[in-house]
Amino acid sequence: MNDTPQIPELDIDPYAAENLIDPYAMHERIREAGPVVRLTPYAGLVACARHEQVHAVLNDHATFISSAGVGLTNFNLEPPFRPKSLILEADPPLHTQTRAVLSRILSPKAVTQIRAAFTAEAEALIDRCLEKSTREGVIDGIHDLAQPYPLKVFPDAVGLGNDGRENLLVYGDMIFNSMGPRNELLARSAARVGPVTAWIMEHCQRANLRPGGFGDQIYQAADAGEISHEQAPMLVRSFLSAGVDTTINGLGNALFALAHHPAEYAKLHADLTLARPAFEEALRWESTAQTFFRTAARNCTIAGIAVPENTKVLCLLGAANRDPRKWPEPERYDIHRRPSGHVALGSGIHGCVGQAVARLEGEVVLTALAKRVQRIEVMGAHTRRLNNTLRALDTLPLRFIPA
Ligand code: OVV
Repeated sequence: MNDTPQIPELDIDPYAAENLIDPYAMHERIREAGPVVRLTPYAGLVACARHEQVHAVLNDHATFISSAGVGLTNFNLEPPFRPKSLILEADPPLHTQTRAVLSRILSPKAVTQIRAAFTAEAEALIDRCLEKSTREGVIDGIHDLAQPYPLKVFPDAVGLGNDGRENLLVYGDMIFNSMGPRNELLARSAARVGPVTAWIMEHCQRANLRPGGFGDQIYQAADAGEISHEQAPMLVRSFLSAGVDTTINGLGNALFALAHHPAEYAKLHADLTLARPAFEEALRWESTAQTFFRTAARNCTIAGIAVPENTKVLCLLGAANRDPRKWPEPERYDIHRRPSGHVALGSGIHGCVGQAVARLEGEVVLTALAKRVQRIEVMGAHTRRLNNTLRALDTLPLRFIPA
């Protein structure tokens, strides 16, 4: 008698270049094999690709913990490559305290105070893109738009100076590569880690942060005794880790979606109130953060299948966001879909704390775009920047036809 369901095993490496370039065939294989599977190249982990299980794992933070790391590396067995994040790689009660501070600084109310500046910058940048597109016949959707926008508005809001901001790109690439295996991508990132980390940590210091900005507000919370003064620079580090590369690729992917779906773009152009839903649907359709891990804190089950203590659980967010069990016609980019329940920003207590700012950026950029640009033409093949966690474009040649 054996009433324990067997766990399927697949010979799939989610970090192989072909799967990073086009993950969707792999997602389908994993989803259809079962609610939880093993992957031959990575003994000791299980993977979930269906929406139901990904959502369940993310919403049971007591069983599926973050303090052993949210990448492939199990911090119970191997040391982290940098001191652990006090919010991302923490469980309650530490997580509860630090999250309260960041959550207030990035709240919807705080977002109303940055909206005007974020809107003005979006409009100015779209004007520059239109001008360049008209003059040169082609622009790069990534280097001319998706990258410069967050790199300007977010560090401005945090209160960083203007010099050296390109370090944020290198750092983001490294952090998100570090959540995967020790492959070639990580090795190339890690080669640059020393000077970039020093720059980042220096810019987490209060003296280098404009009074009143998001960074300084963390120190104000330390002054008020909500967190310690030792924790403050580490929480600024979270802003500098998670605040730029994520939104760059969220915007880049949204631009890609709209450029490749002219009928959807026409609807947006005709009705600017669709900017926010169009960005949200892009998050579902092409999830910026493709994967996060949890670690089983005890022997437990997922969908009735035994998962031993200390097992790494790979949550394929991008696969859950195209699970046909959850979404009708999941492959369709449909700006009239209201994709509530997507897990591109996570779910549960660790759900993206910066999501109000991320959505603001998406909304104001797509609004400014749709207001001024009648049509987007794809001017050639895009290229990808491969990363172990992020779905990232390197180039996206476009032409903007003015309204
Ligand atoms: C969501 C996220 C990604 C990367 C880094 C961090 C958070 C952090 O807290 O450092």
